[in-house]
Amino acid sequence: MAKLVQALFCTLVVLLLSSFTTAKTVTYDFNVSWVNANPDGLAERKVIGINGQWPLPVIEVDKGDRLVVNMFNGLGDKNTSIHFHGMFQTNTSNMDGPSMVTQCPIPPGYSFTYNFTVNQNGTYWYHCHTDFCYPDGYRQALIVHDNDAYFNDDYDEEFTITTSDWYHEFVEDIRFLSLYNPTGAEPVPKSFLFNDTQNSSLPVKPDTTYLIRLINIGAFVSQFFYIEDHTFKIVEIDGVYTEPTEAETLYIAVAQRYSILLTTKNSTDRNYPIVTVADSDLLDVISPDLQLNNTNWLQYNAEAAHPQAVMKVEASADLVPFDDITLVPHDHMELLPEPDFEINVTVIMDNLRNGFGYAFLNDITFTMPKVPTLYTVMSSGGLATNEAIYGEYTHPMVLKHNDVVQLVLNNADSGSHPFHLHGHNFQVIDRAPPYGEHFYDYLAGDPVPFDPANHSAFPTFPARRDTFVLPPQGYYVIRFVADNPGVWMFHCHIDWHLSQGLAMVLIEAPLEIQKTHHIPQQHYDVCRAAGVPFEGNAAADTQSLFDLSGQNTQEPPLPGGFTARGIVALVFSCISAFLGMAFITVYGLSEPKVVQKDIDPVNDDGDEDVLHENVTAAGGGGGGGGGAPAAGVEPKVVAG
Ligand SMILES: *[C@@H]1O[C@H](CO)[C@@H](O)[C@H](O)[C@H]1NC(C)=O
Ligand SMILES: *[C@@H]1O[C@H](CO)[C@@H](O)[C@H](O)[C@H]1NC(C)=O
Ligand SMILES: *[C@@H]1O[C@H](CO)[C@@H](O)[C@H](O)[C@H]1NC(C)=O
Ligand SMILES: *[C@@H]1O[C@H](CO)[C@@H](O)[C@H](O)[C@H]1NC(C)=O
Ligand SMILES: *[C@@H]1O[C@H](CO)[C@@H](O)[C@H](O)[C@H]1NC(C)=O
Ligand SMILES: *[C@@H]1O[C@H](CO)[C@@H](O)[C@H](O)[C@H]1NC(C)=O
Ligand SMILES: *[C@@H]1O[C@H](CO)[C@@H](O)[C@H](O)[C@H]1NC(C)=O
Ligand SMILES: *[C@@H]1O[C@H](CO)[C@@H](O)[C@H](O)[C@H]1NC(C)=O
Ligand SMILES: *[C@@H]1O[C@H](CO)[C@@H](O)[C@H](O)[C@H]1NC(C)=O
Ligand SMILES: *[C@@H]1O[C@H](CO)[C@@H](O)[C@H](O)[C@H]1NC(C)=O
Ligand SMILES: *[C@@H]1O[C@H](CO)[C@@H](O)[C@H](O)[C@H]1NC(C)=O
Ligand SMILES: [Cu+2]
Repeated sequence: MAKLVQALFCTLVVLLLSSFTTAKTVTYDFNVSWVNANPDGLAERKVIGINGQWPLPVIEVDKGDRLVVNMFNGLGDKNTSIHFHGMFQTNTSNMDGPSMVTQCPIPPGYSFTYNFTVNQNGTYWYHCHTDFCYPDGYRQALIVHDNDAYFNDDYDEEFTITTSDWYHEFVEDIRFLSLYNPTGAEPVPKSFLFNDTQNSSLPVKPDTTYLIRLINIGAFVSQFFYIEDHTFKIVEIDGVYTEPTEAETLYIAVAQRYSILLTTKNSTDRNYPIVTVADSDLLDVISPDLQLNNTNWLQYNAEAAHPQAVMKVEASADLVPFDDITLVPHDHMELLPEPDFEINVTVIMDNLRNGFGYAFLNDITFTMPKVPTLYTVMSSGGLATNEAIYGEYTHPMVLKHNDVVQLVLNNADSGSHPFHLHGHNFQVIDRAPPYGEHFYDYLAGDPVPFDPANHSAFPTFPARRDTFVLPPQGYYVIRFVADNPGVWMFHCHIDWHLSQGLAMVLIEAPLEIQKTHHIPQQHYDVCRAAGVPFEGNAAADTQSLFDLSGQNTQEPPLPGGFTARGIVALVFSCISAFLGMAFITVYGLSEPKVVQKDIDPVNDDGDEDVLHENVTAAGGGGGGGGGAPAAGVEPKVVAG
């Protein structure tokens, strides 16, 4: 009898223990629909909400959990999808989210279940990855808690804070890819948000250490970040724990994350500005009422003053941020060996025959295939290892399982580009120019490509992350192991540049993908609903996979001798030749303005875009004012 009691007791203890240690399933039901919000206090607009709320719910899981997101597209007028940024999606690249790469766009009225395990830790985010829709508000933090993080005993409380650029127009009302913007000048945001609001206070206790997770969920603009009279320690970048490293000022490009440990002061007599400064170097035209630097507060004392930041520099270009390439991963993963496979690509901005400004990696501007690339893998048998079937304009690269891959990214453009690799983080082994005062010198001369015969010594323990900034006219070199079979995009995370085609697709170990991936029937049903074929090559040919006739192609090149300036002239002459004065009167102030460097595509003169139909919101409804945390979206948690 005693034995039995003992056995029962032991079973109970084991059950109890396992309920603390085994992974659970965390389920979110997301009904995506339009809601109204006014996060900068300047303009109420329709934004993409979830379950009637905006800001969107933060997804939180523990390391090892299964995450299930049942997404219903209640937008009425827009296709959509979700990308879980930074998630490795091992054996589940079909849950990665980019439309026409790993899934079909989800049409209004349809559901899609994302279902994958999270075997990683740290700070991530989720965002729409269909038709460039995340600037309309469809983006939020995704936090993976880790009981084993090496810094767990070093802090008392944690916060998550997002920063973001903010537009008042719908994405499709911003005429970006158009004849009216031949130089590809990016739309200038109307404001910048701090955790989807502004002028906010973070109440803190004295002599307390906080883990602060910072995420730039913006679509375009990098942000400098510092807290007046405080330093902090960086402990994580993009889900990779780093050796604790002291820093004062961060440069957070869109899609990048930092976790920092901040110890508060002992005295509570004043409050300190938390300063975010938008990198104005990225902006072509800065209207005088655009607030580039925002003050929020580390609030020690609600009664004390909340002073505006005293800017320590004249211009954002004078801020020298912490250089992330110097961070050492806490796991001390060594420099990967010489590569088995090399990819060399160069970023180029140029115009094609329709006059639009496109972005290229070498000579290819990413153009959607007719069949999502993953589904081509799944339906092509042994031919899946042949690059040709994926089409010319998706810029496909087939990687062999477990190869060490080196990717050299040169920049022939004068803009900086935060490039993101899906499905991996990567070692950053070289980058030029260095941060600091010489950063912008490179703009004065010609672009400097990576020279394998003359480079700085590679670090012993290179920094790893999933999004890294390619500096103007410089380069970076990364390495990773192709140990995660799947179809992964490599692209600039400035959403405007992605829409210009600044992307390529890596098809990693295609025969392994066929063995490890199971595509749920629902995913194919979504294709049927969207009218998108899900078998065959990039041209949807299921019979002869090497026959690409009918594939989507990029525009043909401009006739020789044309330049962006030429296009501006052409636009003017076309307007006057074919359309006459009446047309110009209708377009009024929205006709192209020739400025020294570029063209202002979204001038502030308030006129409407007459060219496009005003594809604004249907349905939706109220709720979700700026800053109000989303309620009613508690996840369901099931053990097992
Ligand atoms: C989603 O929300 C919309 C608008 O709020 C509502 O009409 C619809 O019934 C909801 N659908 C589901 C599946 O919850
Ligand atoms: C924050 O304050 C600035 C003025 O300092 C104001 O322009 C802006 O609208 C405020 N933002 C919000 C969300 O209230
Ligand atoms: C959704 O995607 C399909 C396939 O690309 C397209 O035909 C359809 O027009 C899109 N729907 C909307 C509302 O954009
Ligand atoms: C992925 O699939 C392979 C092969 O079936 C298996 O060995 C591996 O454990 C799987 N990995 C994960 C994280 O599910
Ligand atoms: C999620 O995937 C797991 C493993 O394939 C499966 O057992 C489970 O039923 C799925 N859950 C949902 C909600 O689809
Ligand atoms: C997750 O955390 C554990 C313990 O802190 C660490 O050993 C592991 O490398 C981390 N995993 C990843 C993918 O970073
Ligand atoms: C705050 O006070 C504690 C104990 O009095 C001391 O150990 C600590 O160093 C002080 N911190 C600062 C930042 O002065
Ligand atoms: C922003 O910076 C400018 C100059 O750099 C300064 O004049 C202005 O007061 C600052 N505004 C805030 C809110 O910090
Ligand atoms: C990449 O460029 C280097 C020189 O910069 C060259 O040695 C190498 O062969 C190139 N690799 C490929 C695949 O083009
Ligand atoms: C090697 O690179 C350095 C720094 O980028 C440059 O100054 C030098 O001229 C290069 N040397 C050769 C031989 O190309
Ligand atoms: C930031 O916003 C999210 C979502 O509304 C919220 O959960 C979080 O607590 C906010 N962070 C702070 C520091 O208030
Ligand atoms: Cu991404």
